Amino acid sequence: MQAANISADAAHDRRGYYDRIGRHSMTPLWEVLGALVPPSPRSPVVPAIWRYADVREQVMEAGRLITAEEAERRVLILENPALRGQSCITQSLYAGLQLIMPGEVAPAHRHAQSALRLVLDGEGAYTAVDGERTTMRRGDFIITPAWTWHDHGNLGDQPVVWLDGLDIPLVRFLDAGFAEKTEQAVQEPLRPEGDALARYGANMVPVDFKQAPQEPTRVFVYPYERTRAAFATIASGTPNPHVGFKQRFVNPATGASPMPTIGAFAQWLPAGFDTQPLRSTDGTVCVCLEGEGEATIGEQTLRFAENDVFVVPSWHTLRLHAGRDTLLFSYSDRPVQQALGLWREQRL
Ligand code: GTQ
Repeated sequence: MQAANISADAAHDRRGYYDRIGRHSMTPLWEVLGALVPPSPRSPVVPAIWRYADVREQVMEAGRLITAEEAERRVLILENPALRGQSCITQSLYAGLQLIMPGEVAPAHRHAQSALRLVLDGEGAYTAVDGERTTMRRGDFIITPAWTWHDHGNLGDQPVVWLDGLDIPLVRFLDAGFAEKTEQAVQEPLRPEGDALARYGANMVPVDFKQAPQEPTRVFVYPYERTRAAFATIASGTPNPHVGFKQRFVNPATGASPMPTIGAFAQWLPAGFDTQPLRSTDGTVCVCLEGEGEATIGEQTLRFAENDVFVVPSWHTLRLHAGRDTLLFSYSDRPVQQALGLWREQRL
């Protein structure tokens, strides 16, 4: 931010000075202060949409080019158009479309990064988390918390596609990433399917169970069936003007976010509903699970339909219009911002 009216001599002196201090890896704050400490967030992230109808064929094509085994994870990364090459959809979050073909296995591994899956297309796949499998059904929200072993397999006869959401950019930023693999590609089931949900997700926990607030939930699947059923009842009430009917997924034992770094939400908008403008500091990835509509993000309007993924950058005003009864899933880094006292929201 060069002062507008300094003399040519003064400007010359300053440039020489900047060169000299530059040799000691120093630079003047006053040239960059406005950008470093902006009056409000100026995200480099841009609004964007991936329409499933447009990209499905290309996802399927990956199934003919590489096996899940060779790829380890056969995923097309959804890169924010303003951040190409950085493997991120917002500054802190990653998104990708993962494909698993009939009979394939994505071998077990674990890592410091937390992951969520949102099942979009096809039937017959499972994800195993620390020795328990869950059958992936469309709309199911499944988590693999940091450092849990996870593998995916497809026992059915259809290709299965889901959205992966991870905190990869956040962990990269913190230089805190670890990962490991095992000899054993497929985890031996240690407990029957549904065990964690029955023990921890049926309004009860084991009598001696205690959990530190920041630990991830033991419930690792939030079945779509239950989410749908909840909205079938909730939606008979009065919608909130800014969000319609919006629920936050929780660790049922603590009320905290299912995982410490990624918050997840489900939102029901009745046909014809228009939300009032809202903005928040958590850049958000949204997925349309049912219905269709329009998202106006700042000045830009994006039409969305089932299985489309769109991104709302930090502090961009969002208005939603539902063309039909619409269910949106979304995820963001809100729990991180809240833990650090940074999160802000404005309902306009
Ligand atoms: O399924 O474990 O999209 O480790 C990126 C990294 C998926 C996974 C991704 C991963 C995974």
